[in-house]
Order: sequence, then C-alpha cells, then structure tokens
Amino acid sequence: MRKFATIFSLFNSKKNFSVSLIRNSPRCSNQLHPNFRNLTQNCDLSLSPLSSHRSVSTTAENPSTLNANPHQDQGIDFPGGTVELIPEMKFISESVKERIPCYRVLDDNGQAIVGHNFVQVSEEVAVKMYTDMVTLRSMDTIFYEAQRQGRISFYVTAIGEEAINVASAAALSMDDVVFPQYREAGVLLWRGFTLQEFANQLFSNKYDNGKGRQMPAHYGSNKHNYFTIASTIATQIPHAVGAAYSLKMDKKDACAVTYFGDGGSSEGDFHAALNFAAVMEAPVIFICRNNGWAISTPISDQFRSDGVVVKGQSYGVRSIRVDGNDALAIYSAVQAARQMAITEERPILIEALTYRVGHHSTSDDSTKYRPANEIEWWRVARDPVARFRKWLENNGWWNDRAESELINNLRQQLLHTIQVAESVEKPPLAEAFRDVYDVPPSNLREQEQWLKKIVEEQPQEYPGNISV
Ligand SMILES: Cc1ncc(C[n+]2csc(CCOP(=O)(O)OP(=O)(O)O)c2C)c(N)n1
Ligand SMILES: [Mg+2]
Repeated sequence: MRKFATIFSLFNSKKNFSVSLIRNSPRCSNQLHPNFRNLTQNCDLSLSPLSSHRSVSTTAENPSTLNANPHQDQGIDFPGGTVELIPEMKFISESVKERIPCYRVLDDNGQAIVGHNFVQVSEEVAVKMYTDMVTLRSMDTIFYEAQRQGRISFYVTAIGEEAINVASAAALSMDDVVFPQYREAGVLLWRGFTLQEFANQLFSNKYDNGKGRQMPAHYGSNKHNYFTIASTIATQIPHAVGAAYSLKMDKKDACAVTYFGDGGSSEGDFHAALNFAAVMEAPVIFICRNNGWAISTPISDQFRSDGVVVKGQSYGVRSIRVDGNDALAIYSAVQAARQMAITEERPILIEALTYRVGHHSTSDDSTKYRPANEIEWWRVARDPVARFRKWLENNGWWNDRAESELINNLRQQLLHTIQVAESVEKPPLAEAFRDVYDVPPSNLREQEQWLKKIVEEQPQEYPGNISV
C-alpha cells in the first residue's frame, strides 16, 4: 500500500459503530469508548508517513538527514518524513475521482439503512432530542412572526438544520465549550437556556445577558459554556482553537466545539484555525453546516473543492462528511469526534450536508435568488424533524397525542415569553458604555453625557422604558 495519507474506511461490524474518516496521522487511541473500539483496532499505523511530532530538520548542520535514505534516487528525507522521488512530471489533480461519501443512518423515511451502524441513544435522550428539535422549530416560527410584526428588529431561523443543532449538542458534554456562528440556537436550548431567556435577549430587556447591546439572536451564556455570537463570520473559529489548547494545557476532560457555515469556510480565519489546531494538537471539533447557501451565494460559487471536508486533510485534520438531516448520524459522528479529540488530543472536522430552508435572516428574501421548488423539496422530502419522528414512532417512543400536546404547550409558552419580555424594562442607557474599559476614557464619558442630554431633550424619540 502506498504510504501517502489516504482515505480509508473502517470496517463495518454488526456490533460496533464504524465510520469513514479521512486519516492523517499515525496515532490511534486506546482509550476509546467501547462503541468506537473498532476505530482503534482498524487503525493501521503504517498508513501515514506523517508524524504528528516535529521532524528533524534537513539543514546544512545536519547533513546526515539529507542522505539518510540508502535509495537516494527514490526518496528524500524532508521534515515530516520521506518523500518519494519520481521521474515523471506529475501535477496533483484539482479534483478527486470520487466524491467523499456521506455517513448516514436513517433514510428519508426514518428507516435505518442497510448496514447501519450508530451509537445507540436511550429513549429518554432520543425523546429530549426530538422535543428540542420541535421546540427550536416552534421558536423559529413564533419569534420570526414577532419580527414580522415589528416587535423585534431581527431574527434568524435554523429551519432545516434542527438535527445538526440538537443532535450535536446531545453528543457533547456540558463542559465542552461552544463557539457558535449564529444558526445554532438549538445547542443553547439543549444546554438549558430557557425560552424566557431567549425572549429576553430578542427583546433586549434588562435580563438579557448582553444587556441589550447585541443584535437580536446573538445569544451568549457563561453558565452554558456558550460564547456570545459575533456577526463577523468565522471569527469564532480561531477562538475555539485557543480555548481547546487551554483545555488541553489544563488537562480537562473536555473539548472546544465551533460551528460555522459553508460561507464561513471561505474566510481566512477558518484556514488559520485548522492549521493552528493541527500543529498545536488542540482538542477541537469544527462543525461545518454546509447548507448550500451563504445568503445569496450558492456553494458552486463558494468553492471548487469537494465541499469542505477535503480541506481537513490538507491541514492534517481528521475529517468526516455526515448527512446533516439525520439526527442519529450527527449524534454518532460528534460523539466519536469528541472521543478522538480528547483522548488523542487532535482536531476533527465534520462537514454536515444540509439545506437552509428559511431565508438567510429577516433581512433577506431567498425566493429572489433560488427556485421555490428547491426550497420546497428540502422542506418536505428531507425534513430532519419528520425523519427523526418516524424513527421514534417506529420504536414506540412517540405518537400523535404526544405531538399535539407538545405543539400546543410550546405555542402557549412562547407567546407568554414574548408578553413577559416585552413588558420588562430595557437596561439602563449607561450600560451601553460599561464593561469594556476599567476606567472609561474621556471620549466615551463625553458621548454618554451627550446621549443622556439628547434623550432628555427629545423623549418622544426613545422608548419610555429605558432609564437614563
Ligand atoms: C466577515 C464577514 N463578512 C461578511 C458578512 C456578511 N454575512 C453575514 S452572514 C453571511 C453568509 C454566511 O453564510 P454561511 O457561513 O454559509 O452561513 P449560513 O448563513 O448559511 O448559515 C455573510 C456573507 C459578515 N457578517 N462577516
Ligand atoms: Mg451556508
């Protein structure tokens, strides 16, 4: 077998979980959960010539390494290992012959596919996963409406991406630190952020953790290990690598997890972060939600590679492509990724294939740039929530009665949170100037005085429930 890093498939076993990974490094874990043990057993150390550790440099001071290979005409030692010498002038192809396959467990009808292999979930966890997926969709429906009614200024839905949100969160531990983009409210929901807390943030009232200083839907919570969302695409990705490195230094049984879109993967921050994570051996999981669109930019205009998954290998990051609308596949892949990230101290890249069923945000009308039947097909035929529900029903864990009770309760609760959040006063105006500087500089103090004066002079222009 050629020694170059290569794609390999770990063998299916009826009992054990198996999954295809793009392999980059010779290390294997011997501390994996039993579900993943065959990952270890099938890990052939001879597959990759690349050591994750530093190589001896080929310098003039160290000439022995230059000629260490007895077959000098066949190979050259170079940091990282031996490089084969060949007489042909051969360019690496810009594309792969076969696209990287996509790991899935459930078909579109919620039936386990032939040869399926996944990490079992208990009834309790599966039902919570489903109810959180439905809750996320109800939040999206009702809060979106609130924005259309002019009660909040902005909203962003996760419709069509509920499985990535909730199933990935379910596979993590609460100690894992999350660095989200903005379409992952379901991760926070899973961690226990309440519907009222969501509403408080959306209405920028005084109970909002961010004191009303961020755009609506830019949640954050220290208590839930969920870093505050920043609108600037991809800035969270290198932050996650730094946090992961710190967790490793502190020998914590935890990893960092960052989410981003296909559009985010075109930012420099993504590339710097992957490289940094590989070199520093940081326990971080990169979860790319490849939903086909970055606002109006389709993925065909985003990259010419086979999606995002192949970029992992070029940076030395183990990677997998997963069906993002299959909750069980996402759950299994994230749990495996977490085990490898922590026990082997390495980054993992997951590309989840999905579709953004909603508009980009309330500032967008996606029917202007994509066909309605494309949206409809994904909304109906590939719905991740309906697919998971069918699997639950086949197991006898869910039925129509439970469904209608859940939907009615959610509707009432959500309308109530809006009423409450709307009636709570806004944070004091002075808070807009706090928490950045220990001692605010003179220009900020001047601006604060100026703002107070304007509000006092023209109260009709400002909401009445802000204390100045
Ligand atoms: C650095 C930066 N550039 C551009 C934007 C404008 N912008 C906001 S969202 C977005 C698209 C991101 O698409 P993707 O990463 O695929 O995420 P999705 O919205 O599809 O979930 C862009 C270009 C921004 N917020 N930040
Ligand atoms: Mg996208």
